[in-house]
Amino acid sequence: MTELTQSVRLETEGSVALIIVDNPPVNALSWHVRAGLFEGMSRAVADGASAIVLICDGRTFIAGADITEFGGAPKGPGLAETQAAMEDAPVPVIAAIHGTALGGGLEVALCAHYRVALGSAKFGLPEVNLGLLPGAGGTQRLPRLTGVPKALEMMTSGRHIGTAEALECGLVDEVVDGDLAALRAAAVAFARRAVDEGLPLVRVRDRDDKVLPARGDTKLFADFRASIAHRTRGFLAPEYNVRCVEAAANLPFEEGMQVEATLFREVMSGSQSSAQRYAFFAERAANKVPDIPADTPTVDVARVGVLGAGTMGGGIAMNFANVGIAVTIVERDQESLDRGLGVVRKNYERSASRGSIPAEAVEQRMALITGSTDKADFADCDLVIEAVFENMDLKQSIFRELDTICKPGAVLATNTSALDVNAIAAVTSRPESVIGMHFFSPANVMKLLEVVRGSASSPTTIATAMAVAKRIGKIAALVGVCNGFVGNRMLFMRGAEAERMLLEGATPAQIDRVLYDFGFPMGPFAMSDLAGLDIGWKAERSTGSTIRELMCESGRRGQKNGRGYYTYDPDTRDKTPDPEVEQLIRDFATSKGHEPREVTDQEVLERLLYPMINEGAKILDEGIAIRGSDIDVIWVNGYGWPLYRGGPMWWADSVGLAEIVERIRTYGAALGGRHWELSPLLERLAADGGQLQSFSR
Ligand code: 3H9
Repeated sequence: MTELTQSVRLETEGSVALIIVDNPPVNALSWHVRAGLFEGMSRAVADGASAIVLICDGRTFIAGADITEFGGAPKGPGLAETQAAMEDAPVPVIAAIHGTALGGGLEVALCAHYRVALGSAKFGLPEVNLGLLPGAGGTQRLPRLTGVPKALEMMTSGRHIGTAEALECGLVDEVVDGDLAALRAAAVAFARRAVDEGLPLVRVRDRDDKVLPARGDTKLFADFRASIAHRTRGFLAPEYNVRCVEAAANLPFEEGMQVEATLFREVMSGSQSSAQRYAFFAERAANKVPDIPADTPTVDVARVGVLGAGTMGGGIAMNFANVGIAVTIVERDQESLDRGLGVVRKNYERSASRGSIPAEAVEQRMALITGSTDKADFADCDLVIEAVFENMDLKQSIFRELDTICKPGAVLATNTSALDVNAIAAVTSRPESVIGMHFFSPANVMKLLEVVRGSASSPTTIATAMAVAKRIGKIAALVGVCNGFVGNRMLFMRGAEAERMLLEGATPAQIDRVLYDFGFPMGPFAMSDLAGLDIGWKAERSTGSTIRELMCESGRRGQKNGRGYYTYDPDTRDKTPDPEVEQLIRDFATSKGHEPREVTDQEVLERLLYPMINEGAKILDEGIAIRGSDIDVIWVNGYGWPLYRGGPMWWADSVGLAEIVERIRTYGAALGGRHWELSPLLERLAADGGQLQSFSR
């Protein structure tokens, strides 16, 4: 055995050389890995190896370039020399893959003559998720192996494919059952066979049989672009990936590589990729809580209770059933329970009919969900999540009851989106076991979970909520108690200013368009229409004192009755601005003494987003969010903030805090209102050249 660098060593089995990478946690291609791979190839060939196997220690094959090196000064050798050494080696080179072969890792494997993988392995080019494209020849080699349609789909979605799919599309040559030792043995056996049988040394770059069908086929690319247009709106990287695949189809390999290199440089130096790379690490940082060490004991969650089988409760229950955790769901009467469970079943059936889950999963998952009308059935649950409507008295009375029913040590969670978790915890005899778990609607789809730490929540309760979130595939951020927590508290500020601008002369359509063009999936008024204008509205208490009340009074309920801030086509649900609504707003504004004026798009944008930034800074100052990047994680994953703009804190830093402070002062002086009161932290950071994204108390 020879140590080549700190992370790469060379071993031999008879005449077969093994280059082994060991660079925890994910064997990323750090400079010393690149150096070791190159050295390993040179030595193995010089030593007269009959074949070479590239394999990794630890939990995975190479999971990509080392993202922490991006943006820094170049260090060590590039990857191209190693890739050339692999392709041009005079003896068979076999990549042995387990875990995930991603990005640069897969691009290295594509330079081997053959690929052998464990059945559990996954393959992908996820660079697009980092605002990038596979810049180490992946854009030119993958289509040559899998064909153009598959490569387009993989590269623009970043999806990881399993071995069955990889075998079918030609990405791997042999699949092995068992563990890493079995993979090693099989790869060495494959290498020996390749030598004995004189298998050809296949250089993927030389193949064009799989790309020929797409050569000159402009329609194929036009149709593909149209098919992803909606999903990728605003993002640069998907289009750049498509251009590279187009080059792979139409140009010789070397020319395609030139296209890849030019476009890679462009995306790598652009702001979108830097926002998306930031978001990657922000998500992982959010899962770490400074005063809760990673080894904090957690409650073993085998059965979860959900109170309420409405849209929220049903969606929450699905998250657990999806990962094999048993759920007891309780409703107050059989009819509501049946209705709720019916919706859950329909959701699963729809997923199965779309092919996103296997047909048999519908019954398997439904079998994990037990319905009941008796809260006493929560007695054996390890975690109970209350998902009834937002009313403090109701929630307190429920928690009093849960306190008497649930077993000692069970975690009691409330799904409140704004109420005081401490006041809810205080009615129990075990406030240390109470926590907020704020899911976002639809709860089975939305990635975000705000975990709300009460002042008495114990480390175990917090660690359990964070661990459970990870288990069900959520991105969790831990926040403190205040009205609306992080997400909704900032949203309230945006909403207040949006309403105000209506009075001054902006229209719902203008305000929504500005946010849509910024990259949000929809603006505040389209969102209100979707949620229903009458949430929390009661006819008998309505006094016509806000635009929303007036809308409800005139029978406008939003999308559900086809009339809200917009009118909706009953078949297509397409929305059209409604002159009647604009008149209603103007009349109301006049009655309040407002002269309509032109509000520019720039003003709309600043007045919607700057109060949010200001509030975000106050939230940080109060310690409600742990770090600036947690706020960004919340907004990107729960509120539709465009990923390629990092999040409100990242974006504010990119605009410049001094500029934002100046604008807040100007608007504050002209308009007044609590949300324009400048955050002292924001003021200080602006003066000191500090950043919101990296701020932490
Ligand atoms: C690329 O390859 C460009 C090339 O085309 C061109 C080159 C010229 N680098 O996610 P986890 C860290 S772009 C550095 O919690 P999991 C991560 O921060 C890259 N660090 O684990 C975390 O650190 P910590 C293309 C990385 O088991 C720890 O590893 N590749 C990298 O849930 C564990 O991560 C990708 O985009 C990295 N590449 O999931 C793959 N990856 O513990 C990105 C991870 O200190 N990675 N870390 O917080 C992933 O998708 C997941 O990490 C993976 C494991 C599926 C591998």
